[in-house]
Amino acid sequence: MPDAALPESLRAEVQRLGKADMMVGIPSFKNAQTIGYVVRAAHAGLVQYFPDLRPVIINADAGSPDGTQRVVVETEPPDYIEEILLVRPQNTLKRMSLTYPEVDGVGGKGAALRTIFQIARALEVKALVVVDSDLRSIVPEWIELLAGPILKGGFDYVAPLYSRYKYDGTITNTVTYPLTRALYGLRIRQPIGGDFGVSGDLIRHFLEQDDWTAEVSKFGIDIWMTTSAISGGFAVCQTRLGAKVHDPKDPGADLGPMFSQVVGTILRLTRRHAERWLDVQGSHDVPAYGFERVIDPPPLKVDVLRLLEEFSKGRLNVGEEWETALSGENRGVVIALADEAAGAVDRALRADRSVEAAAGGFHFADELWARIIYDAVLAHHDERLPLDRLVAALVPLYFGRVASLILETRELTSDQAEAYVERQARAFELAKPYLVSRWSASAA
Ligand SMILES: Nc1nc2c(ncn2[C@@H]2O[C@H](COP(=O)(O)OP(=O)(O)OP(=O)(O)O)[C@@H](O)[C@H]2O)c(=O)[nH]1
Ligand SMILES: [Mg+2]
Repeated sequence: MPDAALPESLRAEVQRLGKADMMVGIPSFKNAQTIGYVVRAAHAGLVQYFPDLRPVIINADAGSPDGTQRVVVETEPPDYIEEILLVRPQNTLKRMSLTYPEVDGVGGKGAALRTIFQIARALEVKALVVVDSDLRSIVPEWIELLAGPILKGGFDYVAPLYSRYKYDGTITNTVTYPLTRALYGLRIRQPIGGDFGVSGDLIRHFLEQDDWTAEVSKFGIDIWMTTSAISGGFAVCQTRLGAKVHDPKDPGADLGPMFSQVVGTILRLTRRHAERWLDVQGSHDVPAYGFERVIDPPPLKVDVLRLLEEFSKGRLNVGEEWETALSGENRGVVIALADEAAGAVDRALRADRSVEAAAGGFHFADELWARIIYDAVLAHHDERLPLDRLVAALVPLYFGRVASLILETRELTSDQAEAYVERQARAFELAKPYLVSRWSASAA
């Protein structure tokens, strides 16, 4: 377990800040283009909604070469915000940008958040709000929406609720939302949203967990926090933030490593917290705070051909792992689907047809996907494969599932696409006995 105390190199600087009631933490890596706006929005939110509290903003950066930290320090000073908002807060805002230390030799978003938690604990804050540094749609009110449930409502963990374009958030939509919901029974729609609120008690709990891995130091951090909050019995709620607009990512090109870190973490935690989920049946809503929103985020382009191609390549690259991890029946269907994907790619390239036309009937069924994820949970439980190989074998399957999601929702409105995600989440709940019976049989 890495030491949870504040690193020596930061102690003096943090001591100079004294104590604070409320903190906004911003992890960053090469976000010079967008972080200035995020800092000003966070600052304005603190001034406008919490003028009586002692506020602080901490940026934990990876040592970005693009001047991210300079932007944070040099963005408009506190009195600029006070002048434009006509508010005179009781306490001056303090702001600090630092390069966070790696945890056991690993850097990443999670390592940045760990430093943010350590500073929040040292400052004895009542509420911590964390926001991503590539956000375009953050407004000052987000600070109130993320901290309000903690300071006014007694909640410990506030997850975001936002509308995202139907092709954005594919790891959330295909795995973390349906799996968290089916396992732990809580309908937390954005369990890895990136923008959230944490109480002082929960920060201490996070730092006391003897459970920090290389994945948690990277993008595994968000699902780790959500799962740790649930399994620790903390009060969880959601907050309505409107639309999430941020730097776009194409799943096939950008999201493979992130998928591995997130899904590796959620699978690992199924063993750690088995007693918290084995008896859970069905699911229920999680309270939501904040006024309704009706904004649609801008569309995002996804390369479906590449997704189908990567899925079909799984037969060769990770066929052996599929053999070990998937049940015979699921494996048969997966291979047939991967053949179909390969055929569609071929037709699209050779006959110069659109991928939509070439892949017309391609359909990766909800129930199949749910059982594949459960097969992975079971394979990890039985230690049939090392976790990294297991997760690597899931990446092409995720690409296949996302290709299907995109092909099937391309004519749908946002609401209809949301219904698709809900239907899939119900499929995970319905298939849960498949998981529990096998898990228990093998535990016995
Ligand atoms: N400190 C630090 N921050 C990072 C690193 N990688 C990413 N981040 C920050 O983590 C946040 C989220 O990263 P993104 O790349 O936007 O992730 P995303 O795909 O938008 O993730 P979702 O919001 O869950 O869809 C941003 O504020 C990044 O600057 C890193 O290596 N170190
Ligand atoms: Mg982002």
